[in-house]
Amino acid sequence: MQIVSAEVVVTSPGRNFVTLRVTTEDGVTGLGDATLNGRELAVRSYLDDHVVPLLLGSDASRIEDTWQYLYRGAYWRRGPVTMAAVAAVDTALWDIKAKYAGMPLYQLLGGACRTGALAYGHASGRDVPELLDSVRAHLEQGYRAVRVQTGIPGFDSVYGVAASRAGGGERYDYEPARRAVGPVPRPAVETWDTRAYLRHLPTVFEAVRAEFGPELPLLHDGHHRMTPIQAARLGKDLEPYDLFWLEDATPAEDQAALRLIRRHTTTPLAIGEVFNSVHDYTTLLSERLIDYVRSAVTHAGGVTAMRKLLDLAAVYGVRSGMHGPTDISPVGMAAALHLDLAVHNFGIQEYMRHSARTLEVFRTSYRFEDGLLHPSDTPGLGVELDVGAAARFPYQQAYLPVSRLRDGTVHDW
Ligand code: KDG
Ligand code: MG
Repeated sequence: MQIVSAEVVVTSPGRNFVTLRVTTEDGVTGLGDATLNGRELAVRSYLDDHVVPLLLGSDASRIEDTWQYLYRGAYWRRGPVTMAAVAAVDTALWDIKAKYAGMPLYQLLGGACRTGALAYGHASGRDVPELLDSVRAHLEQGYRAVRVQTGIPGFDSVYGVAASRAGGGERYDYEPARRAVGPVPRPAVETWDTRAYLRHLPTVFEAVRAEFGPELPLLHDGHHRMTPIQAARLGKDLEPYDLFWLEDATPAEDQAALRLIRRHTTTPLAIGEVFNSVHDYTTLLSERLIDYVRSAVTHAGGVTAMRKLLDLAAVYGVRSGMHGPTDISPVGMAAALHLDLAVHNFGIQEYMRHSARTLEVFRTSYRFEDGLLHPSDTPGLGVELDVGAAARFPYQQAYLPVSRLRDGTVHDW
């Protein structure tokens, strides 16, 4: 199973993606997602300049050893760029191994624990009536769980709320990265006021529960914007609406902040989409400060590392809730789905559909039926990359927005 080639494909079919394609001497190929939203080219360089030369001639079957070689061998550990690159190699090697075995990856991970993975979609609206329409549309599409985000009176744009389609009433799915334009391209700036948000949000959940009743699982993403005491208050205020989770209430790197939130509220907590290592979770798990881990295969070191993280979480009764916005490519999504099926402590899977253009480049076989996702029984991950189609969509610089308070102070995004 010698590796004879490995190339990094950067393509922008609607948004940017970084994909590693590894090929063995037998012509078997494996794919890995290394997309890091807004910093894509740093990962491309890490892979092209420092990782691909090490892969050529090595044995694709040695997945754990390759992971340790790239992680420990580099000396410089962790960090989003490094771990996205390691993730891409690891995922590609699992794809190859499963193709050699003639099995879908979830079989190599121990086989299915469930018939499908419960998915949640992103409902949003600039105001409550628009949000209610969006929740309704998600239910019509088959979702059985929805994330709820709305605009705040007095603000032009708010995290998680889809922009209008120019000239029409239809809504885009939320896509935070924006193409950089102008002579000196800069990220967009959004204005933020936590007090206005804290006042408004409980009224939004009141309206959603009044319209859709008590059963529907509802989620919300605070996007790291609160202090611990503000988050504690929000968790308490939302208790009557029985959230599935409150995500990223405070800046994620401050693990100890969750102690204070936990002392005050029984609203379940999820965190970790910006984490890239099991070491980011040790306090959170061992002190049982969270209920769901949000890491993605793409950003946390691949299938190997994600499996270990979820096994540790299981010891503390914490479940998975893997990150799945559109910046997780179809390759990263498929890898998540195989794990979702195979681990016992699955919780929920975030699922934003990719655009038709993205799916021209990435040929997927996973299915969304009746609110559940299934990775399919195609050997490997079940995703193929059309390199010719990818070449038609060259990279375009895009940034995530930056958040500032009303007085101009940079705030967490
Ligand atoms: O790249 C950043 C986005 O993926 C992130 O803002 C989306 O918070 C997010 C989520 O929960 O999907
Ligand atoms: Mg989030």
